[in-house]
Amino acid sequence: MSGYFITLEGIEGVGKTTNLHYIRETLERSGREVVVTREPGGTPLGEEVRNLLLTPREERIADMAELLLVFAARAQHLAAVIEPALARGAWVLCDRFTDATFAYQGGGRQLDAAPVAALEQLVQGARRPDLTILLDLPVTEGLARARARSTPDRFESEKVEFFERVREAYLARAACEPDRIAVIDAAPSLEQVQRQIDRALARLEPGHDR
Ligand code: Z5A
Repeated sequence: MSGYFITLEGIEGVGKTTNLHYIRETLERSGREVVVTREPGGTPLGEEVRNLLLTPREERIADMAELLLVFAARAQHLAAVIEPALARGAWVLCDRFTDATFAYQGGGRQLDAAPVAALEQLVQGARRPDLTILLDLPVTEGLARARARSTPDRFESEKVEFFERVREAYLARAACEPDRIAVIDAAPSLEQVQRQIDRALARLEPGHDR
């Protein structure tokens, strides 16, 4: 039986990485094989693309080039990691996936949704996450958390308005796909956030009415 594909999304600093470890432990305790991975990245080629995308540079990367780089890394990731893991019954837990492309390249960079959707179809076919956990936080709080932790990368150097558009795009997708995308209030304590995550994960239990 194929495993489940779970993705974590949100603007910077919302706690994706922190909660990814929590979800992994929760799933492993119930005896599942869990593959934890991330985008952009997850393969040697994908990690090189991640470096290209995140390292601040003098040359401006054209928005369409950025979009194609994200999907090139994703094609490799699907072929080498995600699809084989799901096929052998493992659960895949991925830090960001295509909702991030709709949010960052679509919302943030203001690219039309049509080429993003066309590439999604081309690269993924019918593959979509079974559950997406969208950690939501006001932009200023997310950026404050992220900036307290490390120096800004190429995305984190963007202005607040960029992240406002990213957040809006995420929330708009969640409103359109409430069965797949669970919006989690990431503002309270980690413990309270994780109780909400438990409820979202319960959606994947057999017999749960989505
Ligand atoms: N990108 C794109 O443009 N298009 C795409 O298609 C894809 C990606 C897939 C890299 O992502 C960049 O790639 C990303 C978009 C772009 N933009 N940026 N930047 P990334 O996921 O690797 O980078 P990130 O979003 O910057 O992740 P992050 O900074 O590591 O944030 P996080 O994982 O969400 O947060 P965290 O490290 O778990 O937590 C941040 C801090 O807050 C940390 O000190 C925690 O201890 C603290 N924290 C967490 N939860 C709480 C609570 N509840 N209370 C208090 N403090 C907390």
